Amino acid sequence: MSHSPSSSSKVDKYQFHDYYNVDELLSEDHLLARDAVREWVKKEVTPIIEDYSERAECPKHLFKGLAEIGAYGPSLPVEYGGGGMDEIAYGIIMSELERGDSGIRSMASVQGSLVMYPIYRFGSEEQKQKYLPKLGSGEYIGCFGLTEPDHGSNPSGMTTNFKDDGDHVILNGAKMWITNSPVADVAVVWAKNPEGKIQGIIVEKGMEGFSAPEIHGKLSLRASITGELVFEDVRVPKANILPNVSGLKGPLSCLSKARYGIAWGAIGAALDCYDAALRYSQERIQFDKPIGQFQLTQKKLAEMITEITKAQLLAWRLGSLANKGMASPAQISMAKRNNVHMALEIAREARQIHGGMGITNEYPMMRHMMNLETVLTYEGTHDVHLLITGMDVTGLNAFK
Ligand code: TGC
Ligand code: FAD
Repeated sequence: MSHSPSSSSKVDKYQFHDYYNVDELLSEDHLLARDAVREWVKKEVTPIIEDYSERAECPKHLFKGLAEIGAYGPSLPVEYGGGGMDEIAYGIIMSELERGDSGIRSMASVQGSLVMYPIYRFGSEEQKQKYLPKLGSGEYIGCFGLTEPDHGSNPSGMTTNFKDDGDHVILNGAKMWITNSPVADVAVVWAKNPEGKIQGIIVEKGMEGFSAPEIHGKLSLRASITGELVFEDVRVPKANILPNVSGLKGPLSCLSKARYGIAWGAIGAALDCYDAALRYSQERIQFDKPIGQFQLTQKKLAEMITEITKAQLLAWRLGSLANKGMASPAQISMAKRNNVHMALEIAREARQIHGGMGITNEYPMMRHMMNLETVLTYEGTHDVHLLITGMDVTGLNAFK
C-alpha cells in the first residue's frame, strides 16, 4: 500500500502517516520487523491497554511476548540474547511499541538498553553467559537503578555505596523511580566503590537485605510498574561487579542507548494520537460539516503531520549516524527532547480535536498525554537535554 499523500484511498492512506515516504529509506528487514511488531501491538496491546492503564496494572504476561518479537536488545548480537539487527531496526521497533503505549515501550527499553546493554558492554564473559540469554528470552526481568531519592538529574551525587568484604561487597543505599523493579529478577545498580568511583553491580532478587517496594499513585505510565530499590547491608559477590567500566560514563552510555530508542518511540505515540484526530475530524459533524473542513482544525492537523514528519526524518538521520557509530550523546539528547515534546504537543492538540470525547478512555490521547509527561522527564528531563545541547554548542557547562 502506498502511504504517499497522493494516494487515492480516503482513510487508509492516512493509516500509517509516512508523509515523506521514509519507508523508501528502510530495508526489507526493517519493514519486516516493523510489520511484525505492528501486528503484535494491534493484537496484544491495543485491546487491553486502556483497561490495564486505568487499573494501574502492568500487563506482566507481555514480558514473554516482547521477547518473542525480538524487542529486547534488537541491535545487540544474537549470541548474547539480542536481535542482531541495526540501530534503525531498534528504533522502528520502539516506535511501534510506543504506538501501543509508552509503558510497553518502557518494559522493552529497560530490559534491552539498560540491563542487557550494560552487561553486554561492560560485563565479564561469565556475566554475559549467565544473564544475557535469560534476559533476551524474557525468563529474567531486569531493572536499572541510577536515580536516588535525592539525586535525579545529578546522578554523580549518588550516595548508594559498597564496601569491601573479602570476595563479597556490602551494598547500602536506595534507588527511586525504578521501572520494573518490583518484578525484576536482576537489577543493574550503580553505586560508589570504596574509592568513591561509580561502578555497576548486578543484584539478584532474594539477596538478603534487598527489597523493591512498588511506588503507587502514579497518574502517568500506569501500565508500567515502578518501584524503589532498597539495600540494607546486602552481601553481593565481587563477581557481580561489571569489570569493564568505572565512572558516570558507564550509566550515561546506557542512557544514550535508551534515549535513542525513546527518540523513535515517541513518534509512535504521536502517530496514534494524530491518527485518531484525523479520523475524528472526518467523522464528527458540526455546523453541518465535518470538523476537518474548518480551517482551524486543518491548521492543527497540518501542523501535527509537519512536526511528525520532521521528527521521523530526525530519527532516521540519527539512526543512520548510529549505524556508523557516529551518533553523539548530544545529538541523541536533541532528538529525545524534540521528539518527546512534539508527541506531547500532538497528544494535546489531538485531544482538543475530539472535544469532550477526547477526555474519555474511548480514545487514546489522554493516556498517551499522561504517559508522555513521564517520558519528558525520565532518561533526562526536557531541560537537562536542552542544557546538554547548550553545552555542546557553546562549549560552556551549565551543570558545573
Ligand atoms: P559529566 O561530567 O558531564 O560526565 C561524566 C562522564 O560521562 C561522560 N558522558 C557520557 N558518556 C556516554 N554517554 C553520555 N550520554 C554521556 N554524557 C556524559 C562524560 O564524557 C564524562 O566522562 P569522563 O570520562 O570525563 O568521566 O557529568 P555530570 O555529573 O556533569 O552530569 C551531566 C548530566 C546532568 C548531563 C548527566 O548526569 C545527566 O544526563 N543527567 C540526567 C540523569 C538521567 O538521565 N537519569 C536517567 C535515569 S534512568 C531512567 O530514567 C530510565 S527510565 C527507563 C524507562 O522506563 O524507559
Ligand atoms: P529533579 O532532578 O529533582 O528535577 C526537578 C526539576 O529541576 C526538573 O524540571 C529539572 O529539569 C530541573 N533541574 C534539575 N537540575 C537542573 C539544572 N541543572 N538546570 C535547570 N533545571 C534543572 N530512573 C532510573 O534510574 N531507572 C529507571 O528505571 C527509572 N524509571 C523511571 C520511571 C518513571 C515513571 C519516572 C517518573 C522516573 C523514572 N526514573 C528512573 C527517574 C528519572 O530518570 C528521573 O525522574 C529524572 O532523571 C529526573 O530526576 P528527578 O525526578 O529527581 O527530578
